[in-house]
Amino acid sequence: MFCYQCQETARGTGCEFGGVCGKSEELADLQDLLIYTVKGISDIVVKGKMDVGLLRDVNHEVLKCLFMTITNANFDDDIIIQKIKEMISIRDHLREEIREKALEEDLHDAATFEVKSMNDLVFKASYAGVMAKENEDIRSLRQLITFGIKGLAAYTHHARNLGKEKDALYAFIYEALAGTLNDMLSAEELIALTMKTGQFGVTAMALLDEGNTSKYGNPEITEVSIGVRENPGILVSGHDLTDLEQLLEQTQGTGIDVYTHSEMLPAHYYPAFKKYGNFAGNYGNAWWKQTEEFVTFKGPILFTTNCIVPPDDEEVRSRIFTTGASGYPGCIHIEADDSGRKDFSKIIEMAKTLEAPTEIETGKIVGGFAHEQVFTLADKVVEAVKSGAIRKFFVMAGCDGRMKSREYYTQFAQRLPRDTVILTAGCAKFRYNKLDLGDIGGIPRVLDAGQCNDSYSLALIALKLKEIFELNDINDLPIAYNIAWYEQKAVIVLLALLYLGVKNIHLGPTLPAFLSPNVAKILVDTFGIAGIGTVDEDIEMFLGVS
Ligand code: SF4
Ligand code: SF3
Repeated sequence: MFCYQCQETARGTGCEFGGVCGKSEELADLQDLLIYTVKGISDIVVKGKMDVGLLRDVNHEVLKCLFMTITNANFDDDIIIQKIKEMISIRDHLREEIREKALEEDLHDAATFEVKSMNDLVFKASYAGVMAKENEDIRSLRQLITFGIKGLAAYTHHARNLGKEKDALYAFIYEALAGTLNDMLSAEELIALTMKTGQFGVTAMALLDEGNTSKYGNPEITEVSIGVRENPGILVSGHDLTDLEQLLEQTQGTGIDVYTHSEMLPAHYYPAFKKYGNFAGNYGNAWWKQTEEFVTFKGPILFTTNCIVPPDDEEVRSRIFTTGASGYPGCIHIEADDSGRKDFSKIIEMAKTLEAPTEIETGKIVGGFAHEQVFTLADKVVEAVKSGAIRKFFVMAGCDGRMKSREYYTQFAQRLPRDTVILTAGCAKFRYNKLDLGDIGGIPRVLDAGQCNDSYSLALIALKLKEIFELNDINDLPIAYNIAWYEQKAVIVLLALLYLGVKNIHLGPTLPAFLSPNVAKILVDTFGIAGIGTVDEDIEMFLGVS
């Protein structure tokens, strides 16, 4: 195995003997083979000039496979093996369909390799990985695109669950993945493909935003309880709001409360979920705290997406359920029926037999500052900027993680001067959303737009301010970007921001290991990307500029 797709990769260079995340060598190889097969399908679709509008089921499977390989999404070898077999079968059917248009020898090995036995599969898996390409810059760009596409696929998958799809997104996923197999593409062409990935990242986030807001309303300022009630509860984690909606529907009248964990917190901001009296609040913090927080929660836990921390504790494991792209061996996985309905009765029945959660915190957090809500406050915000009451905004979106170095973000938030406002999205917020940072003339100093995909909202807010202040360049706004990343959704968010023209983004706590020195240099020279330093130096630097 060799995996360096996330920020916590071993020694900051790559996991080779099992992942820091808990991924085994076998699972890493299998996930690589799954991606390789999906790339083979992409090669066929592109070379066969297939109409993606006619590939509905294939498109959906491709999204799911990409999503399954995101960090901490799926740890189940059996599910991945099953998916590889399904995708090879799909691939071979597609190859038959295009026989007239592309010769077998024009296709890449990924589109044609055969596995006749389990041994073949395992052997092939060990050679399908990242290091297959020798030139480190080409490898770096190919991986940057692949990881961006994984994040893009995750958002597209959520949008699709909400009934929103765009053929152009599928067509681009195939184009990009096929591009990562193409030895004829130069570094310059791969850089152009990387930027195009960012462009489609914006499309995917916009589509998901449209899906979420058209179905559940526009997020609004909301106080979310972080304490507990007396009923037994179910904890929902991940990003998929359609799963949450179904669970809320099915728990009505059962005496079971529903709590959010980590990236599900922003669900509370949507008007549609406020009608459920048993939607009790948020329990705990960012994903990596689950090891301790699931113990005290006492009830069943539903993962709708990443981020799963392998549960060592057998008792906790027995309470974990997965759905969608997530999976963990030994945990019950709930599939949707053909109409998309999921039967959560097993979780509800289990909850009835268990104790109510133990309180670990009390009080409230405030969020719901997505684009429409902030636009209604625009006059107030603009006035505060003009009067100097707000000196600068800090976009601190992204992910949280276990590394001690992430304490930087708490300290950064604490030490920012009181005339600054933090714009956040993603689970990075848990580093500072419970601090009492006060407000500026009624505007809270931490404005939470929502999940990591709601970074799109932050971009819309920036574009709106640019329009109001009649500026030509988004970089002339008093906004600094100090973003924390962990997994591949953050990669697509970053590429989307670069596509939108945002410069001088600081990325931490470390720069991605998959950026070769030359590729990192391009990002530095072209976009002013930088890492982080010490809290005090960085605050001084950010406030000194613009
Ligand atoms: Fe290592 Fe991250 Fe890959 Fe897991 S996802 S194996 S921690 S680089
Ligand atoms: Fe967090 Fe996994 Fe990335 Fe969606 S839940 S931001 S890390």
